[in-house]
Amino acid sequence: MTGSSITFTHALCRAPARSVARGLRAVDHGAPDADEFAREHGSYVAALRATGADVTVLPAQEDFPDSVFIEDPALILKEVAIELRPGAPSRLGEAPALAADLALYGLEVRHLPEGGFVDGGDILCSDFEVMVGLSARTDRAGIEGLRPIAEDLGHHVRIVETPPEILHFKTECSVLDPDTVLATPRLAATGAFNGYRVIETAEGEEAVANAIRFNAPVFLARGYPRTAERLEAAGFSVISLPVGQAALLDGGLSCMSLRYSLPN
Ligand code: CIR
Repeated sequence: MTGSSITFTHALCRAPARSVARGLRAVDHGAPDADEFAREHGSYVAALRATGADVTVLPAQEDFPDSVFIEDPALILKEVAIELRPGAPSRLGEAPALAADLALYGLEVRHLPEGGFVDGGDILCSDFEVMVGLSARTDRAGIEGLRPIAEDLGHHVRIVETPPEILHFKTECSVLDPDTVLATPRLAATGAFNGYRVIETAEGEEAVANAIRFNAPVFLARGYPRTAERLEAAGFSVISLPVGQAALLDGGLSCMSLRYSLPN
């Protein structure tokens, strides 16, 4: 099945900095190990490349411990990159630095107007709409700043709620195909996915919801076998990847790439 929300010619990643050990986390389960993070990141990049996509890894930014989570400071719709404004003060500077790189990679760059905040982790793009979750990082002013830019590019924007205990809307959901999302039961219960087919994560496996469908495979965090079985039973091809270091910083699979398509 093809669809603009699941098929991609390109991805941009950013190498984890040594400073990743100081990245933000809601609960401290220990600092990530920079070498192990780099190994896991290497497997992630290799897995994206194995789908046939052109994957660029930008250099690490030591000044920004969370900059490996490249999804948060920008959104790419069609061939246009939108510089967002991350809601965490320590991450604000990631956006202009990334915008400069995005221009170098052939993308037109537009900018979120002043006055609001949006993290890319709160944005779920299906083939039909752009869902943006209100969260501790993304506010209404930010979404209203994003709306005209997305609409100008032909995308309908829908505001959804992120339950307060969840960092980002997409922490607990992913698009699996143009009609189907993977979501935790608590996020599905908000009604955000009414009209979509929802596959729920297995009990105790909520942390696997931040997955990515990237071309043929669905990439899942390793260690969540019952949800993987559910997806396989529904006909998806599942590849599990180690992301334990990113998880120590509340990050997951979607956070570590910006996925997009360019015409050939
Ligand atoms: C943060 O708190 O911003 C990072 N430690 C984790 C960001 C995860 N990004 C994402 O879910 N898109």
